[in-house]
Amino acid sequence: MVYQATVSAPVNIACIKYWGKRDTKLILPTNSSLSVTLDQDHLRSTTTSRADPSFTKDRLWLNGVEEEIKPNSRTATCITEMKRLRANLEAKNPNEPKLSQFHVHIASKNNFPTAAGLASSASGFAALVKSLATLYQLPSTPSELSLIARQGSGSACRSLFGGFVAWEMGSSPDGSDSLAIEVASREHWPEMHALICVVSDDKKGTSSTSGMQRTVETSALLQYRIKHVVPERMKLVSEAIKTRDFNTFAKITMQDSNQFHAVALDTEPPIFYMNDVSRAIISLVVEYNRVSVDAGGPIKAAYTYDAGPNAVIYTLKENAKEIIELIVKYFPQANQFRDPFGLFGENGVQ
Ligand code: 2P0
Repeated sequence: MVYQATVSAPVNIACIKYWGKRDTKLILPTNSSLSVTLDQDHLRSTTTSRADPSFTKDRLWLNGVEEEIKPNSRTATCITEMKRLRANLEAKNPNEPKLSQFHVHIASKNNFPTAAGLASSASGFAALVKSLATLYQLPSTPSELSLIARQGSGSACRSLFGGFVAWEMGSSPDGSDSLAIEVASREHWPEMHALICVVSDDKKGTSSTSGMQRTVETSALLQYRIKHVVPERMKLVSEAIKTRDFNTFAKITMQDSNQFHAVALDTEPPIFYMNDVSRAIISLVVEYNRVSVDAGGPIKAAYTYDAGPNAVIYTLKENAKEIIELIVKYFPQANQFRDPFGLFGENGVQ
């Protein structure tokens, strides 16, 4: 009998940013966050888990290279937690094979270059937890699994759902209410698109984990943000998603990206994630929106930046082609872009 499962999980991009932990072991955040999960066809991690009585230890391969699973590491915690859920199921159903007592081999790969500077920990830990849940045939909901994926990497908890997802910070010291919930499904707002502009594929200078901890320890602005800014933004952006109000969604998304980078700058020593090209893309989006609004039209695009220089531009499908043409015009190296929706036909950019 072969006990094996393969699943995929997509990348998510936050419009209300997670930045700061109140508990570094359980990965409990200092504020709630909200993201859009990208379509699984484009950027995803695919993970196979296998349990076998002949295995002598748990082992992990990332993109074909074996990684050591250190005791008490985030990966070890996720595997232990998943085995605990399986053991509970076996206790209730004595006929079930005792998979919780076997070691596992886990192999994960991304369908995007890790060097593209796109966060792979979110899709990676979400896929790891989902593959073990499938292998163990657990009846757990995505929100229940998000409690475990969160302990792999905070943002991973949001990749358990497609569409629009909130990570509620919760208040319990044991983390039992710090989980992901669906705000709206992908089908609710299918016109929403995310354009990913790879500005640099260098490895980032300051990791999110250490950067956000330094921010918690040194930034006064972060304290203001978590108390007085994020709670209201969470409500407004959830409402904007539910009513498909792109104007409000875009305004808050850009404000929150700006504030996240302001908080990084307010850290000691300061952290700079954006570079000159990132800032030039912001100017382009601001100008593009200004021309539309001055003519009585809507806001058409929203930029957002994570812990690196790459831009993500949210837009509605009707404007995607126009924005790509603009980016390619001002940043000619952007000629090599992927066009998964066939907006430009077979010949690429005209
Ligand atoms: C986010 N980021 O909400 C924010 C915006 C980066 C900027 O979540 O320490 O890799 O593993 O919990 O999840 C990056 O943080 O950090 C992140 P850990 P994670 O998407």
